[in-house]
Amino acid sequence: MTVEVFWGLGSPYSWRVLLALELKRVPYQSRSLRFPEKDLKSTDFLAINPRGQLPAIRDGAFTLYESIAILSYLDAKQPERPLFGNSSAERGLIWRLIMECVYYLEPHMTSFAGTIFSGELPEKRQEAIESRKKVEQELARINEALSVGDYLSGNSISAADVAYYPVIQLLLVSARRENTEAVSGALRHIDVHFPALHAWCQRIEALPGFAKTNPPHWQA
Ligand SMILES: N[C@@H](CCC(=O)N[C@@H](CS)C(=O)NCC(=O)O)C(=O)O
Repeated sequence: MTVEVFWGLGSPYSWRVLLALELKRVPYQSRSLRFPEKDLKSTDFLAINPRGQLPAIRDGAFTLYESIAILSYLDAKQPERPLFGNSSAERGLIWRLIMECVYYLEPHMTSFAGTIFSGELPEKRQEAIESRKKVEQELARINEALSVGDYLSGNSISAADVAYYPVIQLLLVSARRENTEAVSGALRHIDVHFPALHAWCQRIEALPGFAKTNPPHWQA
């Protein structure tokens, strides 16, 4: 199978799909869309995703959007190197972790990083600090899970890691921006505050295929 992948620079949800494709070694054709040029709102792309959001895939006549749904599709289509576990217990755990990422981390990531990238930090300083505190609570949980295994659901990489990693990277990139010291807290020093999480990031970054997915402008 060769899928077409519609993705955009800086999009953590797109990064999930690129990571999954590399980890599963599924061949793909890259279709990079540009946010400022409004490529996502073109008639052609809206036919693929009426929400006008990235990522999306096209596999023959079939199209799909929503990053986690795409991971699930790819895993079912090519079962080798599974990302959703090998047993019902593993599958349940992986889905629980994904839902925790979506419900308890993503909204605070969006709020924290959104405030920084939009330049609204001076007015929304207190909101950014509140979001960061919620983020830190979630990172503490992940750090604990990673203290007992190499990856979130055990000793092999899964869709849970693929779901969390880009979201965490966007947080770290935003926390490293100039003039964010006052709101970034532990996010500037995850090696000190969340050492197992830091080691997990390095583990993922050393995987074959990872470098192909790493957005160049995020490489610090
Ligand atoms: N829940 C969706 C989120 C997709 C999403 O928010 N994509 C952003 C880029 S990271 C986007 O396309 N934003 C442009 C827009 O909403 O107009 C997923 O996981 O795929």
